[in-house]
Amino acid sequence: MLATALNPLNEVETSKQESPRLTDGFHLVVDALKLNGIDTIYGLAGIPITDLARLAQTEGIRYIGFRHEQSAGNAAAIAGYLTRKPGICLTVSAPGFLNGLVATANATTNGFPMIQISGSSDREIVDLQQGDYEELDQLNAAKPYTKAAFRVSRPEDIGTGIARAIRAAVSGRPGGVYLDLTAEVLGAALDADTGMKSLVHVVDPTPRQIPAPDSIQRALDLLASAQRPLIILGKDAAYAQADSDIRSFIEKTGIPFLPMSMAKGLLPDNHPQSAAAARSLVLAQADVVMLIGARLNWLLGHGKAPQWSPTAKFIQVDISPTEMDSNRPIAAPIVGDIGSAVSALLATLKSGSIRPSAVWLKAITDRKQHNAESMAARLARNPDPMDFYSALRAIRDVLADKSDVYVVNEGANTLDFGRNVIDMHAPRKRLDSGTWGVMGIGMGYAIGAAVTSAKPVVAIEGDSAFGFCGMEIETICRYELPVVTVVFNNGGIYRGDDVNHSGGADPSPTILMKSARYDKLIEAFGGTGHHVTDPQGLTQALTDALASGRPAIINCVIDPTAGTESGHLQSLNPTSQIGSGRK
Ligand code: ADP
Ligand code: TZD
Ligand code: MG
Repeated sequence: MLATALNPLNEVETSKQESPRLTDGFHLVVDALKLNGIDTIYGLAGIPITDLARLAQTEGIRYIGFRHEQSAGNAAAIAGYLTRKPGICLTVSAPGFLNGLVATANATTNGFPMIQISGSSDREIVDLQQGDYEELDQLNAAKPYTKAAFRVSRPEDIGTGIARAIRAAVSGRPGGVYLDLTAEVLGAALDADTGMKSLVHVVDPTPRQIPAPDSIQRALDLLASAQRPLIILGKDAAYAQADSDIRSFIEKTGIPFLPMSMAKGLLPDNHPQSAAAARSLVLAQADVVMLIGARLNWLLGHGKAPQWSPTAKFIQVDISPTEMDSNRPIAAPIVGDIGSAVSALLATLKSGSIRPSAVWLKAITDRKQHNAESMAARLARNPDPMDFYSALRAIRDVLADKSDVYVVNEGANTLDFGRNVIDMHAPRKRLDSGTWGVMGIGMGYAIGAAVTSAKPVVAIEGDSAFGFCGMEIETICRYELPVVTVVFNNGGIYRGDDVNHSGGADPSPTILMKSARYDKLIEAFGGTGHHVTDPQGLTQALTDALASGRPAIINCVIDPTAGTESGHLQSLNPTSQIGSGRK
């Protein structure tokens, strides 16, 4: 039931207003969110949004309160990705707003639909820079980092503001949207009928965008001409929730596919057509490449040599027309939503018209087998202390028959090895640092996944990565979420053995405390801590933690010398040519 506008006589209203025929900004925001099916807010309370959070909860919206706005924003963003509804992050003015804005910017970069709603201070004082409490020109600060930014300055515009924010977040390429609500608007009273009439129910917020039939035919013709075709599935192939059509197109054409990290599991990683274990071979040798919901950004070497063949031709399925030709010319653009595009491809496909060459398929199979053998050998070792492989092997084996478990993953080596070792068997279950390679998403994503699904989450975190968001374990315990956090404790950023070349007593810039007992942290909040030093211990701890369905942290001791600087991104890490003291 809507808070007041549709029920002006409700209890909250009558106790606070002199006239039962009045509503106010707080109520209208809650009414507008509920009218549009928003059922959860991730936030951090304070002036001027405390009463908004409280009222939302009173009115049946689930409110999840965080310890830092960045994690609230990350939770909202991933909730948006998982549900295709905008995730809502609620922040206070100025510093709280800025803390949350990093997550909103990350959502924009990754294409996750979210709305950061922030209270803001008095316009008159902010604009004259007269020094208000938490003074900041938030609307203009948000603009460069968001897909869209709006401010509501009159209570009767709240409905429109929320409608525009919802449309901006989920239509086309999704993204982070900012909605500024001044303290004045929140507190302003309005006639309840006028308020009710001002609300907007957003009809068809994510309209299908059906691609032109000739673009479908052009792409199929190009695929038919290919000897060595390849399909790359990006995270938005998973977001589109067109799982069975995508699978059917891949299986009917027999084209090998490569999942980007968050698309892992859209088709199971052990699918015979997966070329993941032959990645460098297929990138270098494919002659026609079809991108579905993936960008040719740094994660794909911009589509250029030496990773790619200079003569390869590209097909790109993307909702954003301006993505085409961004890094390499796109011979066959398909502009539309993935669901509509793949169903049109299937409907137009003539049986037997696309045939990857037998030589190509054999080359991939051979390379996969060769790489799988060397991976198996690396995974079989049992060094003491554990390295990334032996620890991840234990996690992989525990998760092998648990396809409902979400895997959150961040760090450098912890991320890069984790992506390669942990197979995914179901779509949208792997959530990681994404397009920005950002640290600190772990606990927010874990909370967002657990809240939206009520399913277990295993967060595999570098010890540095965990530090960015670690206080949210209190949030996890407070809401009793089934999140198990495994901290890969190698005593540092990348490695735990770097030295201070000045000879001084301070640790090197990349060093963290090797003896840290991250497991003890969660005990302060009633969760369960495990300290493990070998794969058997890790297997047991993870099995027990998942069986309990309760919050846990596993402090997983990893050899400080096992990682490499920058993980797999060494080529992006500039180093001093004349010596910086690095080994
Ligand atoms: P990855 O990091 O997995 O490679 P990216 O985030 O780089 O994925 O790319 C995802 C692409 O998918 C973006 O270019 C975005 O415009 C596009 N996209 C988002 N939603 C849809 C959709 N529903 N249909 C088609 N394309 C989409
Ligand atoms: N700050 C933010 C917000 N994002 C970043 N990516 C970084 C800093 C730089 N950075 C990386 O790119 S990875 C990383 C940092 C600090 C942490 C790596 O250490 P880790 O993982 O302990 O998390 P490994 O397993 O030790 O490599
Ligand atoms: Mg580390």
